[in-house]
Amino acid sequence: MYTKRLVTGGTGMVGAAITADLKIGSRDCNLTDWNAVRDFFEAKKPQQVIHCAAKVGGVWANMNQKGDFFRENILMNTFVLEAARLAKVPKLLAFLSTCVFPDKVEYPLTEAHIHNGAPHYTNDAYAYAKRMTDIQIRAYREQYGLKYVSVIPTNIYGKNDLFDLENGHVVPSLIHRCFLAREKGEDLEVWGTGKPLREFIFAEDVARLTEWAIENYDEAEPIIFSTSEETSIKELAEMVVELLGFKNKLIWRSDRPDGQLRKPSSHDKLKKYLPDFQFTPLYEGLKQTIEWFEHNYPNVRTH
Ligand code: GFB
Repeated sequence: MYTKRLVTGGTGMVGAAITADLKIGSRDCNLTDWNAVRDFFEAKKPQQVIHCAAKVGGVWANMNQKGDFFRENILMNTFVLEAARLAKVPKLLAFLSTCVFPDKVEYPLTEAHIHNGAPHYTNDAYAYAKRMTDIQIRAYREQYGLKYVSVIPTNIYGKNDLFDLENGHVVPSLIHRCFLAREKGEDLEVWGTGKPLREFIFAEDVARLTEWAIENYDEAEPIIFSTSEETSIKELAEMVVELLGFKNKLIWRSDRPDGQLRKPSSHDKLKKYLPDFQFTPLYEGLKQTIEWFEHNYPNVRTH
């Protein structure tokens, strides 16, 4: 059966890796403008919507632009889901984020934990906006019987990422900064203590899992996309340094935040559905990302 699949955030890292009939970026439709979103959905009438569009950034951007993160995300998510409902879109998948989980909670994090306490203060505005997407999906499922679902990926990295030195996530920022330090023969600045742990997942793995989920997943509760393997920021920095052939020193900047110490998540639910799914190992995914970055530089997104 032919399915008309629309991806919002189609020029972003995950959106670019998903197969679709129609991909839109911020230039095609301003998702914070209700009339534009409603008219766009009315005109295109997609059969499936994968909603990746979001205002995203790393720990520094999340701390310093809380108003923008809250407003833009809550508007986009509310409008996209409502426009999809009015346009009678039968299936929609929305992205939550690993930051939706409470700060003080039992580990590992599971899908049942989301609302059991306040998120970490560094990204609470973004986290609450994303949590409301979970509420909206549950409400629309209950009242309108819609097959709308959400997924929670852990820290995504890969090709087509935002390589912003200040506001990006740790992987793209570090790759870009290490590349520049190597070119200039300088030392490499890395933020925080290096002790925090993160679960990194390759964007192309997230894309494959998303393509599976839009066809097959239909629970009110979200599903976590996670390797369930923790890596410290120090280990990550060492891999980036090795892959870029960087020879100088690492300088740890204590004036920059560590963020949450760790957020280990369970992929038990995912493994029940897809027991044989093979995740790309971090070193391999970083290698591909760095090759892509060096090949495309300076034509990469940096802000
Ligand atoms: O990617 P990141 O900002 O995501 O990683 P979070 C932050 C960790 O990497 C902190 C260290 O421990 C930082 O101290 N780090 C080291 C750096 N060097 C750098 C650098 O150059 N840039 C950055 N950004 N970090 C975000 C949330 O948190 O993760 C969002 O704020 C979202 O809401 C996203 O959920 C997935 O995991 O800390």
